Amino acid sequence: MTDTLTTLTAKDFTSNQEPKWCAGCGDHAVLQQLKSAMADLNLKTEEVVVVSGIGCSSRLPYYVATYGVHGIHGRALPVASGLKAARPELNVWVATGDGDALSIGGNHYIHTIRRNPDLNVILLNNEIYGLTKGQYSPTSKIGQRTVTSPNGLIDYPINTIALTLGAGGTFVARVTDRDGKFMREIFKRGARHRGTSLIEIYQNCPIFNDNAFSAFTDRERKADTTLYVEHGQPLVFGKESDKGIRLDGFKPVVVNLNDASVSKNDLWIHDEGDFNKANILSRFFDNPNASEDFPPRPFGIFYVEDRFTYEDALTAQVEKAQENGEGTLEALLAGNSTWTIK
Ligand SMILES: Cc1ncc(C[n+]2csc(CCOP(=O)(O)OP(=O)(O)O)c2C)c(N)n1
Ligand code: SF4
Repeated sequence: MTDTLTTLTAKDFTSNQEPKWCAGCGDHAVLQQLKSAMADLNLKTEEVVVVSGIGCSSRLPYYVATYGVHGIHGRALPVASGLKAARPELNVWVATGDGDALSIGGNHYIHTIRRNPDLNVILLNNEIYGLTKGQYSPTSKIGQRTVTSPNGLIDYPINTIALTLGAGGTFVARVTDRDGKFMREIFKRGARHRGTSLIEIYQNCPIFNDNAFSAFTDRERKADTTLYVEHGQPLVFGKESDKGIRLDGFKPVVVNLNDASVSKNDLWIHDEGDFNKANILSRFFDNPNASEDFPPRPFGIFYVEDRFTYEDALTAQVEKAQENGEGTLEALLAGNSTWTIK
């Protein structure tokens, strides 16, 4: 995988299948940026596999001119992990939804994250089940009325970033479907990371959950409700870039940079390698519909850690075992503690 000058474009990664997503669905933008990122990375189509589960978002592999697996609901990650273990040289991506990854696939999710296979996971979170027509998902908001929560949802939502950090994630990022170029850059960073890259994408489903993320995407509000984090840079936000975040011990405090007593030097500097601070950032998660006054929602790369991958450890174990020579399946199954009763 190189990132030298390339003549590839998104077109080289466009399959002959017409996307079946609704007009205005955020999935279209994600697909476009994914193909562009793959072109920028100069990937070879024959070395890339996109694995998915079931859902609208999980239709993505059809539309990329690489190998693909449209899997079983909730099982995209085990399929991708198996593939990576057997063929570590392949470049494996996973497209999954909030239902697919965090509901039926929730158990697989935490165990994949802690094992850290080198997968690039794109989690398209639209806070709803799209394909099955609008049931609530594990990321839906408290109070949300859906066909399965007619009186308003009472399940507390999963905070994907906090869950992923808690499960031992080694690359944890969030973007929205509206931030095309930004998304493309994060895809590339994720692809270069050795280990599981989790990129949560806030994806609008205009049919069953329109405007779920409008608090963070509306042109009028965005500057005050979002915080774009960049390694080595102070946490600044607001229309005039006049608000910042300072740490008072472990407590984040929003400060006004126009205030004479506040200096930019006092602000929290983002450090992608700081696990504790990433956890604090992940908790900037207040429901924007519950009050006007909430901390800005962070976007960008929360945390990166260099840790051994599952397939590297597995390959090393297999090679070590092979030093003792070839065995047979019968001998393996019999082991040292089998006997014959006469
Ligand atoms: C074992 C199994 N259970 C349930 C379903 C029905 N089903 C298909 S997709 C889906 C949820 C899709 O939601 P999500 O993963 O968020 O994807 P989206 O359609 O919103 O992109 C469900 C419940 C199924 N296909 N298989
Ligand atoms: S139902 Fe929603 S998520 Fe599914 S294709 Fe249509 S807009 Fe996209």
